[in-house]
Amino acid sequence: MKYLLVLLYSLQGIAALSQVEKVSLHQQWKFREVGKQEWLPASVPGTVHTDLLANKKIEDPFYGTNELALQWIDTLNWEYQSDFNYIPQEKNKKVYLNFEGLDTYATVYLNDVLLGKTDNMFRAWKFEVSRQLKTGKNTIKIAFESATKRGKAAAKKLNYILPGDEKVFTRKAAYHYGWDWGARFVTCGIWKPVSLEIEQANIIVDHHQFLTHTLTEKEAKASVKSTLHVYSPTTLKISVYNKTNQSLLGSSTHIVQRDTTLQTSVSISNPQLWWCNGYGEPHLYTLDVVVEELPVKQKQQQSIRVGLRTIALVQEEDSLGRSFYFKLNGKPIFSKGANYIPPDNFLPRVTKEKYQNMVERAKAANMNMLRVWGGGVYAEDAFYEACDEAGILVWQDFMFACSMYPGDEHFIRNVAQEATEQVIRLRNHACIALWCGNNEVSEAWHNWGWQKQYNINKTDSASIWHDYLSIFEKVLPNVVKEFDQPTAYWPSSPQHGWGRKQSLLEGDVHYWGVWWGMQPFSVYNEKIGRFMSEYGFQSMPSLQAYANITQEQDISLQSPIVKHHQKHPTGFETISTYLQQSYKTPKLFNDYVYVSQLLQGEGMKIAIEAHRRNQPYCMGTLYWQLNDSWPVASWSSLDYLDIPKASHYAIKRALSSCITSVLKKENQYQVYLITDHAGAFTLSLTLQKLNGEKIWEKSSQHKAGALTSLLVYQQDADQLLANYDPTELVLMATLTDETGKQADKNYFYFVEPKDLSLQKPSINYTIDFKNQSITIQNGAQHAKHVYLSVDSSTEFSTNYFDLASGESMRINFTTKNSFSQFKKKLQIKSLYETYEQ
Ligand code: BMA
Repeated sequence: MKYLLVLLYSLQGIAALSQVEKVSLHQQWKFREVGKQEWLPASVPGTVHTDLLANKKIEDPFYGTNELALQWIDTLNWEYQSDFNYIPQEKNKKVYLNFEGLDTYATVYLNDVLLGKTDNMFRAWKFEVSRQLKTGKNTIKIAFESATKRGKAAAKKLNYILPGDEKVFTRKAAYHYGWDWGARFVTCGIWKPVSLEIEQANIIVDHHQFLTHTLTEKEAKASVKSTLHVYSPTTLKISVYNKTNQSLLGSSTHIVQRDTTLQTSVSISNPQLWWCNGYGEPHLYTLDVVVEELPVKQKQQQSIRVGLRTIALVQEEDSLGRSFYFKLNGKPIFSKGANYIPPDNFLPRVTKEKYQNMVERAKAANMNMLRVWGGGVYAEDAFYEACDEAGILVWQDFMFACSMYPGDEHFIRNVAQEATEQVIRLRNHACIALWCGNNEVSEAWHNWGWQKQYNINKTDSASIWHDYLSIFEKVLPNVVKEFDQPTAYWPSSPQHGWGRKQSLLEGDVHYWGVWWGMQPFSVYNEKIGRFMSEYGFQSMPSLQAYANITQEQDISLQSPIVKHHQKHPTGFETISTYLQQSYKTPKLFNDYVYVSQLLQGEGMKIAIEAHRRNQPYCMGTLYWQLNDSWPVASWSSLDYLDIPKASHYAIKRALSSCITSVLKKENQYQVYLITDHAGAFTLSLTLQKLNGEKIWEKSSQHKAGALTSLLVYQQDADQLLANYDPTELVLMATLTDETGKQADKNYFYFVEPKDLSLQKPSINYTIDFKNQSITIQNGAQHAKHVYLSVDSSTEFSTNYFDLASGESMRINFTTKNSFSQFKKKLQIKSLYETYEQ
């Protein structure tokens, strides 16, 4: 631990700027099963599963069907231990052992003295250890109790069953217990950083809150609220500087007696606002907040990164129900995006780069909002930082999903503390748009038949609902009100179940008539609510994802491993049923993966276009789900390896700023122009045969206001199709903006893909490796869903695209291959080739 001592001393050298010395305690950890002799090296932050894996005690939990064989891990208790050195300094006031996260039931000892017991993965645990610390060597020991056992024991104490099983008693990520896209690994461990925090000043800053009050072009009025621990009465000055140019933005002086919260007004002239993606730049300011005791004894500085913006959830009664949309800096926003789940079962191994990459991908796919879903975890700082930078608004659920929860005093206090800590941690992020109580708890209670299924009588039902109300209508909104006053709170997503009429008239809706209800994709055109916060359709992950979990020769739809990596009870059957309605069922597994992804893309295209076509009635579309937590067939558009599925490209197109949408309504074909921003557009429509024979072409000019959907063309089906064979036709709608740039190209077919009279396309290409681009040239026959693949290191700027007869397209790519490798590995196929097999 020499390293640690050096760190301790060197940190003390800069005490003038910091009131707390933080010494990471991530070295020299070991772990073992409680009761066993042998210690093994451990990683902190980490989990017991990844530690067992690193020590070769278990196989890769994601490989094959290993998940099944690893369920013993959570039935046992585990302990972790580490030694560190400590040399007391005279100026040290209080010393804390700070765990940013312990998963979950931990008993913590320092030098064999019990410091405390923890029971919430979502809280930080800080133990004062000033008296327990010894000079020289100290030993931390943490015993983790089986969360499943604890949960089951708690369940037994109730005289009714709470839907959601043992997990509802434990404040731990619900998806650890398995989900309809997730493996079950009820892991444990020191999952977040741990450090020694040494307070050396009279004033300790607990946190700063940044608040934007008013915004004009000339000035932003804001304030910084500083919550301080005060050891002894003093006078202090708080100054707020713009870090970039060191200009003073505001200051305040106070006489303080005890712990307090102080407000400093801040004024920023000619402010640059924070905008979400597509609406402007997400400008961020770094503010230096300096707290000094007067006359200057100690000076401490902390930086906070903030955006100047106001955000409001607007719900106004109208003739049809009640609106539901966000206003950013006073401007209405159409929310476009996805639901986000934890990107791994074992979160400590997720890198900062991975969070950034995922958020950048969301931005590149024209999204402006992600919903952090309530069955996972409150995400890492890196995720929110990336959202701040990318202009991605965050709909933040509290971590409750699809279950009912206990309402005893201890549980409620635990939840209140968790919520307080998380709201304080996240509220300064410009991206935070909404706090939402839970995912589908209210919907489930009212619509999923739990009372009957679990045989819950009237009295118990009343008591369960009473507990629901205390958490989601009292505790959580009160925390948001107290600690993040301007941000809206929404008790449950969705407000009403999708089977209810009201769900389309007010609030947000999870529309699962497609997939769960087995309705056809065309129903997306009818079932449109005010804000579509969930809807989705599954597909298979990339072939690379499969290659990582099984031997190549074993990959097939019948493979027990492929089946194991599908968690929805009827997932493959549902995909297959929909697939047969639209596509010819391919024989080869590779083709099946490809077509399943096309199918998902088609569904998302129909849904997103329908939601945007119906603005401003509908003002949000967040599909289920952006990403995966392991290699699995699921609703995601990015698989576990972050490889975009076909749907990801379809979604990117459908979410772009201005698009066209073609709809068959009764006996008419209609073309809509949909735009986020006001502008003048040229629409070109071409009806032609798949062999390139043009039937007609027309173009028209249109002006559209912001957030509009305009009907720009309609024609009777009989007239449009005349005597042509619809299986041979494609209608192409091209939108050009004022600058002459092509804003969108949409291909509409009059029959399902399986019924199209596709002929073998002849596709040529030229590679410009130096400029990392490839130009695809199509021959006479229409090519549907042209798919380029090389390997997992190669990504194309667009993929799975249609090319009309004679059409060409230039596509950029990134790759780790040399030119010759790239050329050798490049494969191009289209839907037609899957017909032949
Ligand atoms: C939703 C989500 C998840 C689930 C998904 C797919 O409603 O909230 O609970 O994984 O449906 O079934």
